[in-house]
Amino acid sequence: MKNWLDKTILAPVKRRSFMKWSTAVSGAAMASSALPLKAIASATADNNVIASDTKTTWSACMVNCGSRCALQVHTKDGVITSVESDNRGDDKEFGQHQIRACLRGRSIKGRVYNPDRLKYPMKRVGKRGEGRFERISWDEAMDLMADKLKYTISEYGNDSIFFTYGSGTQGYRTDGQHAFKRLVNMIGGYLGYHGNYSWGQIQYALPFTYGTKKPSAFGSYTSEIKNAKLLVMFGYNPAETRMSGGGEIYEYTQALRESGVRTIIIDPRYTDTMLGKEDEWLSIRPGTDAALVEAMAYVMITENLVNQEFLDTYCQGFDEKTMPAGAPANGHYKAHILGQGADKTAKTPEWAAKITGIPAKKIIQLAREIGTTKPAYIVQGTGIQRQANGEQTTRAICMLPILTGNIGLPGTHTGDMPANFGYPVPTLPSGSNPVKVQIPFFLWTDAITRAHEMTDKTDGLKGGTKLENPIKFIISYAGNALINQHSQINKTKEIIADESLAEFIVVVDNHMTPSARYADLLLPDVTTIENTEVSSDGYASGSMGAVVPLVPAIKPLYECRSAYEMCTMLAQRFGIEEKYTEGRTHEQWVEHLYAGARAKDARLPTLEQLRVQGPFQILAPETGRIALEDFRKDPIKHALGTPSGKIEIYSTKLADIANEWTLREGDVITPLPQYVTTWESHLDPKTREFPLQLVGFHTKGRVHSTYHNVPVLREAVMDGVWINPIDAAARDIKNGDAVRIFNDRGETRVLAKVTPRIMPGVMALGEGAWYKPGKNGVDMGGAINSITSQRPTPLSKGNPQHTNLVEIAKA
Ligand SMILES: Nc1nc2c(c(=O)[nH]1)N[C@H]1C(S)=C(S)[C@@H](COP(=O)(O)OP(=O)(O)OC[C@H]3O[C@@H](n4cnc5c(=O)[nH]c(N)nc54)[C@H](O)[C@@H]3O)O[C@H]1N2
Ligand SMILES: Nc1nc2c(c(=O)[nH]1)N[C@H]1C(S)=C(S)[C@@H](COP(=O)(O)OP(=O)(O)OC[C@H]3O[C@@H](n4cnc5c(=O)[nH]c(N)nc54)[C@H](O)[C@@H]3O)O[C@H]1N2
Ligand code: SF4
Ligand SMILES: [Mo]
Repeated sequence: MKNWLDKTILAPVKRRSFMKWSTAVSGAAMASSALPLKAIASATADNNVIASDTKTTWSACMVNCGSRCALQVHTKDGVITSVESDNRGDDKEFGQHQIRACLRGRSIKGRVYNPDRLKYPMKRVGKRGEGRFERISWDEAMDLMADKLKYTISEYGNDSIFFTYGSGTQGYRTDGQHAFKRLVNMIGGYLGYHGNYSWGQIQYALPFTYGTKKPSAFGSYTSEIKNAKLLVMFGYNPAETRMSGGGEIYEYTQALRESGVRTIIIDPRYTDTMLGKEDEWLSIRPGTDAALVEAMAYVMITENLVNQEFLDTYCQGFDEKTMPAGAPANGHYKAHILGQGADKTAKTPEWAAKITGIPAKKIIQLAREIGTTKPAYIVQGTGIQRQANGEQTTRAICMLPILTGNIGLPGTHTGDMPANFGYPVPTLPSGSNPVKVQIPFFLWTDAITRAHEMTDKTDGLKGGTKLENPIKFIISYAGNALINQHSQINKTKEIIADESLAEFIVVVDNHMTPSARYADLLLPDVTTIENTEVSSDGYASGSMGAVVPLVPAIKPLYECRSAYEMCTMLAQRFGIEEKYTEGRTHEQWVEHLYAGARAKDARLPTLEQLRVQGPFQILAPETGRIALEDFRKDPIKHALGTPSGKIEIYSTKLADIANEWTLREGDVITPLPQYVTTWESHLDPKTREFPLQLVGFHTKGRVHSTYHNVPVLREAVMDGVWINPIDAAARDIKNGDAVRIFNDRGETRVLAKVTPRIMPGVMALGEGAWYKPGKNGVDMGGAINSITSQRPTPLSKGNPQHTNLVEIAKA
């Protein structure tokens, strides 16, 4: 017994001795580390009673990587022995191909049996953030939470309750966020947010260009690439960010194989998506893509390569002819590009070369190629918009397909991120939120400290013009944004450590994360491997959707409970248990909702069949795969949701916003998509002190901060800051050296990865490493948010987390 326990459960622990681990997570885990063996033994002994020798169950990796890979969990006597990917069929037929998991999903056992695992409800005992907790019972925990909620509602109001962003269990349909929001809606609601850390700037900005009508993602599927003659990708990196065998990278590589399309990738980093498969890599200075686009527009206009008929018929504001009434003279795009606009600057290739770092000759060549090759599929990732001028860049990139008329036809796209088909799996109804006002997702720390100043016209509130109350009660469910994933950790820490501001913080997680340390109440959730669900395919599954079953492979470890169970216990304390549950257990909700789905779609197997067969796959309909196809065919009948019904190169709504809003000094909003020099760009005077630009990226070593604490992944993917040999030599930094990266907001320690795969003057660091406070606010964990800024972008008030000036030195 002890032998296999050692192997199966304690293996991960060996890498970090118990002693080290308990000092690392301090008193919180100390309380539990005193009895880990006993606890594990009792949890597993319990499992032994119900388990019958060996079995295999379907589950899924539910983190936020955009995919939802199927997993097969093998257990023996109620303990996971190994985890396999989807390996059904011969994997030949598209649409029935395996939804293969990446290195992370396959190592999920390391997250289930992890020494950081939260075992019992715990209550804070030391100062907030110190990480000292004591074990309490579920009854005590639920009484405490219900009392604090009641107090908050009566003292301040429901609009002072806030859920931080949390995407750790994206795939849940009947549990997780849905369970919590259903409950809080029933007791009067909470302060919501609009947008998200992923593509807040795209989502906010592109409707000004393309309108808000469906399809709301103005994209073509990547499968359309097979019909294109040219593929141009701005910071789109599916090989690292869409790694699932059932997602974008699979579809993308299939399309490349079928067409051999010429591929140009624009990114400061030489990414894994390239690795010899690209025809051309253009390394660009971060935040300057809009300047590149403008110079290409200059070449296209002066060399007659624009599609004038398309611009006249489908667009507003390319030239004088299609400008709206009341717009300023020479306010159109052509004038702006040719130097006849307000800034009197011609956007020549020489002008852009200085800004972007791409030679003028190359810009001319690229413009001619894009101007003459049809169809061209032009696409962006979301890293380009996680920049201080993100809204401008995302709209600017769309100008390339617009200028060349590469829209609405086979082999084209709109310049947005690609579209994906999602099979609509039903969700637990969460009701509607009685609190209507919403803050931008990125400004929650501001809503704690300066709520009374925030309005629709200064801070992007929606659904109301001002905030009545500051945030007083925070629920962080499956999120690490309370510390790790939000910008400027040193500032966030100071705000949330102050108990007079946010008075109560609840964290619901599987692990003792950097955010969990700031909880007043810690609630241990089951992992997805311990839970039941019928999930969907995720939001990056290409043109194939799926219905994915999760069957509990093991019984909940320790005292972990699901969010639905927690909310049922809370509902009892508000006297609304019957209303909340409608008489159903969690499993009964899964069955009930699935039965409803089957009644509507006869293709679905029975729940029993689904749970045995694994994911049920469905291809997107043949029509609707090309963005704006109907608009291209008939721009009157299928007018867009913009004020003019056309593609608005010149946006009248943005012209109004630019007039009406109060902006911070240096912020600019313009009706045309144009390059704007921002704070902490390569031209900022701050470069004298902090000369290097630092961008983050989403690393294959984890999904944000999830999976960071799985040792095998830390070995597989080195967490180093990418630095060009020229910049490294100037600082006597060698590959593998320990370095400190710093600016006026903080400092983080990490290893150096010296590589020509990053352009000179720029560094890149994978986001999501766990913040590990050392002395004087220095982070020893390589967490990029020690460096990033809370200053929001001008329009969406979103996260410019890739805009950072820094210096680096040997540690
Ligand atoms: N392995 C893994 N996959 C993930 C995630 C993860 O954490 N890990 N997270 C998932 C989530 S939630 C999201 S939102 C997506 C994010 O997916 P993306 O936003 O596409 O990912 P990023 O890595 O931030 O940025 C993509 C690329 O943009 C480049 N870039 C940065 N700034 C600029 C710029 O100014 N111009 C240009 N041209 N390129 C620039 C970066 O070098 C990077 O290679 O990934 C998803 N997939
Ligand atoms: N500097 C910088 N910061 C960034 C980004 C960047 O590019 N650069 N990217 C941003 C983006 S695009 C995103 S989407 C956000 C992501 O930010 P988050 O949504 O905070 O994502 P994670 O860091 O993965 O945190 C998920 C949490 O859920 C927990 N979890 C996992 N499974 C379960 C479960 O079953 N139950 C419960 N209760 N908890 C669970 C994990 O332990 C983890 O603590 O980060 C943003 N932050
Ligand atoms: S991290 Fe994403 S690609 Fe990897 S197994 Fe999980 S869902 Fe699949
Ligand atoms: Mo994201």
